[in-house]
Amino acid sequence: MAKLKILFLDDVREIGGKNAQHARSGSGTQGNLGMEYVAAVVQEKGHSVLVLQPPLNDVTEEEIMTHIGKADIVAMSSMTWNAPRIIAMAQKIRGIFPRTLLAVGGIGPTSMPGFYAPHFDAVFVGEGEQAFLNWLEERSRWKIIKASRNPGWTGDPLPLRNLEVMRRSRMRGIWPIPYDEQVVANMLYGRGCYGNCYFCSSPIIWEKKVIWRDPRSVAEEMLMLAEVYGVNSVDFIDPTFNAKSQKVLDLCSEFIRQGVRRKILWTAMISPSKRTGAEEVLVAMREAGCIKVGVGIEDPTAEMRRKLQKGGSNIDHCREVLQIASDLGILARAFIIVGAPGQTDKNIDTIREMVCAWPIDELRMSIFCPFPGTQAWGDLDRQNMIKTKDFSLYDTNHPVIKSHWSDGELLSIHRDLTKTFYADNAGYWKRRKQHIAADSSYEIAYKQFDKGFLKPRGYLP
Ligand code: B12
Ligand code: SF4
Repeated sequence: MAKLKILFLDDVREIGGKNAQHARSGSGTQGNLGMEYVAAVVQEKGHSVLVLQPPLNDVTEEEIMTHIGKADIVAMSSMTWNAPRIIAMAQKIRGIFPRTLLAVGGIGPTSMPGFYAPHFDAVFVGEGEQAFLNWLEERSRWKIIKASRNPGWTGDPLPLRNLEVMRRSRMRGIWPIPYDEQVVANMLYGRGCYGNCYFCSSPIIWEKKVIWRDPRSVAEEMLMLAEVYGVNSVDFIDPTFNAKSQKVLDLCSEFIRQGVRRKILWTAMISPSKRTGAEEVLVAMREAGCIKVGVGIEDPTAEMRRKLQKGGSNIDHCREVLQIASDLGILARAFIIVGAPGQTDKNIDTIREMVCAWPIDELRMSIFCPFPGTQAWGDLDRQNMIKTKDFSLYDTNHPVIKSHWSDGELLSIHRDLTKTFYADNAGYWKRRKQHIAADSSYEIAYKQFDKGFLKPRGYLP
């Protein structure tokens, strides 16, 4: 096959360094690992590949257009919330360079391929690596390509990393390495999730089967990242890192054996379930360099947990697991949803009590969003409960469904809960002091969090 010039282009919104501000918003900025994986397999086949992640690469729109002009194919990645902008970008490229082939993949196209199809030559549904390679052979136009799961996924070839992207990436929230010293990579140990939560987009891409990499190769990749790029912070983005406790124990042993823990601090999202051998696993994680876990609590009440299908974790176990983490000095970031169908003022009161009483160090409060393709989307669309299909609002920061709360009320609930947690919660301040007393590097971490997140939002005087 002729060798092609392929430009991988991620979202273009934050040109001009706005990402630095985004980093301090508590949400973090990181490279697009999915696109970096697809780009790696394409490069391995000998094609000429350039990956532009404009918010991080600081390129101007003019420079992007020059790169587009040189490419045979422009391959983009999209979530739901940036679908309108990615489509506008495709239309613009089509207008200027009508012969350039346009491809798109990611969770946005996977969940609503028909929405993208009129604007792209190929729309990829699901895992992109093999499907994209197959398409390169024929390069047909106007096609929706449904990839099958990649049961042989090993993590190789490694994603196409970029030093500048990793230097400009920032960890979410409190992190004991100062912003300007962070070199951040996101990593995957496994693909897939056993869960099937009502609101979540992950099962659409990964289905329920989980595939893990060899722990040795994950540790080797971590060491390479530290040695070649100076990476000191890693975000494991596996949907549930501890889905199989033995897998975590194996990985942690490798980290210790290969000396990863002395070079890299890392964080992971876990299911706070006792079934997964919480204590033994958390001890191993701590020893292997884990300093923060993310936990999707969403709503602690039994009826809402049933509704949201948070089946994997019992709420009493959640608290115990968080306590074990806290006792080990692992920070806990809790994810909470407000505005879910069926939630009432009483639920909000319960959430308020819970976040203040539990050993939680950081709060990520989302406004319920029925992403296309999820069970929530199907149900609410049928019931005519979706207020807007302006996808630019589908970022979990805007109310998009009909509710007994007005938009203003819901935004106030969101804000007041966050403010109560950080400003009026003695437990938060006590734990903060304990973390700083145990490790002085947290002092700067908390100061940066105050300056970058709490103060600008009025959560602290
Ligand atoms: C890591 C992550 C982040 C990181 C990095 C995001 C990034 N630049 O990729 C950070 C922390 C910055 C982030 C932020 C946000 N995120 Co996020 N994030 C994730 C997470 C946990 C993992 C994504 C990932 O890398 N997966 C691993 C890679 C290998 O898979 P992948 O990206 O899907 O890529 C594969 C395929 O999709 C496909 N593919 C992808 N791109 C392309 C391109 C081409 C050309 C082809 C052929 C194929 C292809 O092939 C890839 C390899 O198989 C997912 C949840 C999840 N478990 O998937 C949420 C998720 C993607 N995030 C989500 C959301 C909502 C957000 C935020 C809006 C939240 C917020 N309010 O701040 C922001 C938006 C930030 C932004 N600038 O876009 C939602 C998106 C839902 C949706 N339907 O759009 C998800 C699914 C979580 C959820 N709630 O369900 N996020
Ligand atoms: S919310 Fe977490 S556990 Fe539930 S389906 Fe999504 S990734 Fe899996």
